[in-house]
Amino acid sequence: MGNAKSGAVSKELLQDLKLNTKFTEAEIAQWYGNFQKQCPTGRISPAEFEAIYSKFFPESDAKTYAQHVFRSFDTNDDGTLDFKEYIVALHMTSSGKTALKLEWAFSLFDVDKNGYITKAEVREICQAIFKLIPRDKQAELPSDENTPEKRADKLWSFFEKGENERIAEGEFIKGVTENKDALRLIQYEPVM
Ligand SMILES: [Ca+2]
Ligand SMILES: [Ca+2]
Repeated sequence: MGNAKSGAVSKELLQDLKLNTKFTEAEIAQWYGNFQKQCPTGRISPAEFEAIYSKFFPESDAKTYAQHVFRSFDTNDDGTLDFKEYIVALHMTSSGKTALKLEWAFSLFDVDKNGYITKAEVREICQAIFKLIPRDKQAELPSDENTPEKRADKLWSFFEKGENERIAEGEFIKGVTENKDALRLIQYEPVM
């Protein structure tokens, strides 16, 4: 038992994570070490999560977006992210597989977690995404995308739904897969 580093993750959790993510045992053990260092309580609070996001978006307001991302990762709804939720989050967002990322994008837009996206939810997430865009970049946006409302209207129109209809997960994934503009509008990635 000379190596205490890998003894930290329980066998059960390790098996579960190996089965449900692309990560190897060694990688999970390493992530666990990092996680414990940064987060001695074993849980990430919404405020800690917002602080991490703010570092990635120094020129804009990432708070609202971070809150939505946090909600989408907090699968057991207990208001904190544990190691398992953290690893699954890493797995989904860093995956090369578009389908997995789009599944996650759906959960981001499904604010009330009822399995459908409404126009109000699209508006809410478009607001949060818009705040991620630095002000000088906002000014350069095309005229039909330069407010959160316009972006929500444009995105919604791609799904060919009435104002009071809703989008199921399959429809959402199909829609953004088939339409480059829709795929672009559901995210904002800063140019690093
Ligand atoms: Ca949780
Ligand atoms: Ca919903």
